[in-house]
Amino acid sequence: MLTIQWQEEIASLQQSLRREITKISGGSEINVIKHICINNLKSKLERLEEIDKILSIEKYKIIFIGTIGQGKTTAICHLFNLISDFKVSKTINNKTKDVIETRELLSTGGGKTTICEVIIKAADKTYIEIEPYTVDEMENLIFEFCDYIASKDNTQLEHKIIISEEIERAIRNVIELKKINKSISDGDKNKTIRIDRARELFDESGIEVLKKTALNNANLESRSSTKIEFDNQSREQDWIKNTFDNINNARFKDFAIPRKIFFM
Ligand SMILES: Nc1nc2c(ncn2[C@@H]2O[C@H](COP(=O)(O)OP(=O)(O)OP(=O)(O)O)[C@@H](O)[C@H]2O)c(=O)[nH]1
Ligand SMILES: [Mg+2]
Repeated sequence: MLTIQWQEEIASLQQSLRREITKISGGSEINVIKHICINNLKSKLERLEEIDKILSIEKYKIIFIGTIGQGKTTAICHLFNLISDFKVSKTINNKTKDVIETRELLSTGGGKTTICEVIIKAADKTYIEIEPYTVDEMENLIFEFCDYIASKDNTQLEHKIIISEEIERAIRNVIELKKINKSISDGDKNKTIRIDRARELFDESGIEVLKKTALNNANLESRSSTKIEFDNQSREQDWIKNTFDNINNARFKDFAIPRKIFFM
């Protein structure tokens, strides 16, 4: 049988341990110290057996379970070497400097970042593929979002509409009604206020116009692409990081919101 290095190493360690146990047990009477030694060596033998069993399995399914923002994506990226050095701008003491930082290729952030299940597989070519929400499902998501906007301040509602932050972010990108920062003058100074363009439209024109505009902007029929391949036009790691981020946030106009993302 063909043995590999770790099998030989384990067999050799097991042999040494058994030899030592036999040596200690074989002498005159077994005193307390000898007893402790033997037990200790036997527990090492058991651990080696466990290690042998674990290493004999060639493929593992690894599952990362954690609440939002626990670091699942970060751990997966570091485990599978999906990391690279990126030039990033940092402002320290009001001075902006370009620095090189190691970053994950898949999107990480302050929580509620990864929108759906992500399946990573090895392949000859680098590409990202999605299992999309269908046109009908997208339409439902958009209408539900509009109802959610309309019902936000209604405390009388029995069943509050709840939409996850990740899906809300994607829908807002699809329907082009994002929350934006606007600079307004406040006396001598300028101040920045946050404007919700969906809420603004609802307040101005009502739910029917909000739904019609959202659906119009979404242009669902043109969102039929499901696969995008690395084009060799930039550094591969930059392409992966940007493309994954755009897919994860539904920023591409020809892609629907992903239900699953496959990254090869
Ligand atoms: N200090 C520290 N920060 C970490 C560690 N792992 C992850 N983070 C940070 O925690 C934040 C969330 O990490 P993510 O990997 O995006 O978390 P996630 O579990 O994938 O989050 P969701 O996709 O929202 O479910 C990011 O800002 C990471 O940089 C860690 O081991 N130490
Ligand atoms: Mg994540």
